[in-house]
Order: sequence, then C-alpha cells, then structure tokens
Amino acid sequence: MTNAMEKQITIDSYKSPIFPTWCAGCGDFGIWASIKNSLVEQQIAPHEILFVYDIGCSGNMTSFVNAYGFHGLHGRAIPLAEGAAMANHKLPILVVGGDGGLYGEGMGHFIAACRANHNITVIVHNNMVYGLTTGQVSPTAAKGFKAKSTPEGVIDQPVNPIALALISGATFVARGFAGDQKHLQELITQGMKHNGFSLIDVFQPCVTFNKVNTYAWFRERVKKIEDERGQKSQTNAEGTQTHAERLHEVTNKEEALKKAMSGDPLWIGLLYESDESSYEQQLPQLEKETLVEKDISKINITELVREFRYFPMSRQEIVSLILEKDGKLLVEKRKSSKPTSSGKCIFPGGKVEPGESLEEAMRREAREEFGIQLKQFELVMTKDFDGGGAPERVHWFACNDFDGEIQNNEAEELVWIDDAQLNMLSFDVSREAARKYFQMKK
Ligand SMILES: Cc1ncc(C[n+]2csc(CCOP(=O)(O)OP(=O)(O)O)c2C)c(N)n1
Ligand code: SF4
Ligand SMILES: [Mg+2]
Repeated sequence: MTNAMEKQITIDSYKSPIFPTWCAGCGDFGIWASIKNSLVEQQIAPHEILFVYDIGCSGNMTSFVNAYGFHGLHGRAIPLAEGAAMANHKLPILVVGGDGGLYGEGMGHFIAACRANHNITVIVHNNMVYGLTTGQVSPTAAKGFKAKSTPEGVIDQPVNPIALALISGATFVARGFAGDQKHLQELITQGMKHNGFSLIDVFQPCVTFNKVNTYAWFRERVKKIEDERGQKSQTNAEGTQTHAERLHEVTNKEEALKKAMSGDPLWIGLLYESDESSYEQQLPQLEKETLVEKDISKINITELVREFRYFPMSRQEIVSLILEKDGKLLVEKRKSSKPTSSGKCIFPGGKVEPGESLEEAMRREAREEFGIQLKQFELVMTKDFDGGGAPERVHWFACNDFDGEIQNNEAEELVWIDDAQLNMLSFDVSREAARKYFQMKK
C-alpha cells in the first residue's frame, strides 16, 4: 500500500483550522470528504493542486480545505479555472461550486467549457436551490418546486446538466450522490485522471431549504450504472477492468443520453467518457512546456507597457504660462542644470502637484517663477505627449492681467518676444500655442 504512507499525504494534510459552517447534515460534508479522500488516494499534496471555488455554501469549502484556492465571483469559477489550465496545464485543477453559480449565472461558461475540453474537473453541488442566499430556486429545481422565491411553484422546466454536458461535447460526464461518499470518491478520481474537461454533477441534499430532495428521496431513486453493467469500477481495489475496457463501456453517447434523461431511476456513475485531446494539447505554443515554464527573459514587453501607460491615473498634468504685456510674450531660456528642456527657450510652467487643480498650479508657478499674482487667465490649448517617459498632458494658459513686478527666480534668462520673433521658441508646439493666443486676441 500505499504511496500514501510513502509520501505521507493523509486526510490531515488537507485539514484546515476552520471546521465547516455548513448546516448539520448538509450534503456538502459528503462531497468535502470524497474530494479529500480522492486526493489522498491519488497522493496529491495540497501544494500540488489548485481549487477554484464558486460563490455559495459549496464555495465556502475554500475555508475548510488546506490547499491553494481561488474564490471567484458567482458563476465565474469555470473561466477562472480555464485560465489557470492555460497557464499551467500540468496542474490538477478542481472547480467546486453550486448549481446556481455553475448552471445559472455561469451557464454560458459551462457550455463553453464542455465544448473546449480544457483540462479541469468540475464538481457541482447540485442541491436544486440557492443555499447561501437562503433557499431561492436554482435552474435545476423541478417544475412545481415551491420556495420563498416561487411560493406558487417553479414554472420553468429544469436544466438537465448532464444531458446538456453530453450534447455540448463534454468528454467526461458523471453524476454522484453526496450520500455515497466512496462511489463519489471514485468518480472524482476518474474525473481528475481524465484528459480534458470532466463534469461530476453531485446530488447534494440541502437539509435546510430543500425538504423535497432529501437523502431518503434520492436513496429511493438513485441507481449505480456500474451495478447495471455488473462490473466493478476501475478504482475498486478488486477491479480488473482496464482503462480501455472501461472506455469501451462508456463511449455510447446515445445510451448515456438515455440514462441522463431518465427520471426514475436517477442514474449515478460514469455516463460517458471519450478519449480526445485537451484544449491545451491542441495549442502548439504549449507543446514543449507550460506557459509558466516558458523563458520570458528575452521577451521585450516595453511596447506593450507603453500602451498601458495611457491609463489616466499615471498621466502627468503640466501647466505652461503665456504671459503677455503690450503685445509681447515672456519666454524663458532654461538653465542647463534643469533635468527637462535644459537650455531651451519655452513658455514657463511646471508639473501640477497631486491634489492641486490646474488653476492652483498656474497661480503657484507664477508666484514661484516670477513673484507675481495672476488676476485673470484663460486656457489657450491642451496637448498630450508621450515623450518616451510617462504620458504628459500640457495646458497652456495666457494671462495679461497680473499684480507685481516680474522677477527672474528660476530661468537662465527671460526675454519678451513679439509675434515676429516666435522662431526664438525652441519647440513647434510652443510656437503653435503662441499663434493660437494671438488669434484668440483678434
Ligand atoms: C454576481 C453575484 N450574483 C449574486 C450573488 C448572490 N449570491 C451569493 S451565493 C448565491 C447563490 C448560491 O447558490 P448556488 O450557486 O446553488 O450555491 P449553494 O449555496 O447552493 O451551494 C447568490 C445568488 C453574488 N454573490 N454574486
Ligand atoms: S443552507 Fe443548505 S446547502 Fe447551505 S449549508 Fe445549509 S444545508 Fe448545506
Ligand atoms: Mg445550490
């Protein structure tokens, strides 16, 4: 026996300090136990597996299992798991969620996953209600089922998830019962060993909000497919069936559909499996290694990062002042020690400080650079720049109404120029702003 002893992966390896908060007798306990027992049986250590949980009583398992887990938004666990599988297709990935999340809000994702054959195993706690939100009906609730959301009974036809999975192209479709933990454990193990997408829909009594589909109700109706076949399941210690033999038994989709559609008995077990390449195996990019194993040290992502730099939060706002007196504009020649535009002739200005408005920045710059108080000013032009550094937005303001004598506090030199001397400005954009201002004045 057992690899379990050698690697010492035991049920305790998955023990979380938090004991489940589920209602006493909830079917989630049985599924929880079956999952952990399957992982012990497969000798998968907690750090070697990813759980992706949906929202619900089912998804609360995230706190009750000691392993890496990602708790997604309601209905979105499957695409999250698919993303993880694309990043590392060698990683065993288990999705744990409820019928509301995975067959309701996440229905589109569910069908897409069946078609795509990503290498993930999806375990659905199918209790026919929204458990966590206290008992509204879910898409699998039977027509006529009464709950607080539908006191007169459900009008819609229920979703049949296993039939839907079959016709949507799923390559492994099974159904278990939370009241038969050993059988469910076998299905989980088979599902995880399957190459590609595997669905294990689990009848899960919600003892608090579903008084119809109880343990007793299910026990009266469920029947094991393996018993009908008169064969032992592959993972049974005494089983002699080979993988090929088992596959042969379960590749008849029509037969599987017939069983999926049956209301009495309710078949549990492996309905269908087919041997096809997973999504990840069909991507030539992942042939040699997983995405996470790829060497990206020689990949230059500078261009890509430049695109994202345009996010407004990272843009620097700058103000620039066109000060006018008697038809002449004040231009500064920048000191050579300045880090930007050193030695150039431009209109004075500076960066807008965090929390400062453009107007406040303009007044501060005028005080700091020239010791004057601006009385009135107006916007002339705004331009965006990507000068190889962080994106910048420059606002040119013009003012011909100010108090105080102009001092030179920062520039190498200050020069007054008229409209015939705009060539003194070092940049086209400065000349453009000056011309705009003269036009505005006309
Ligand atoms: C996007 C979004 N919609 C709705 C909810 C509210 N909500 C939380 S759990 C839940 C129902 C869960 O039912 P199910 O998925 O069947 O899981 P169960 O609790 O039955 O295990 C709902 C509607 C939510 N959290 N997020
Ligand atoms: S409400 Fe239902 S599904 Fe949720 S913990 Fe209680 S019994 Fe389980
Ligand atoms: Mg539910």
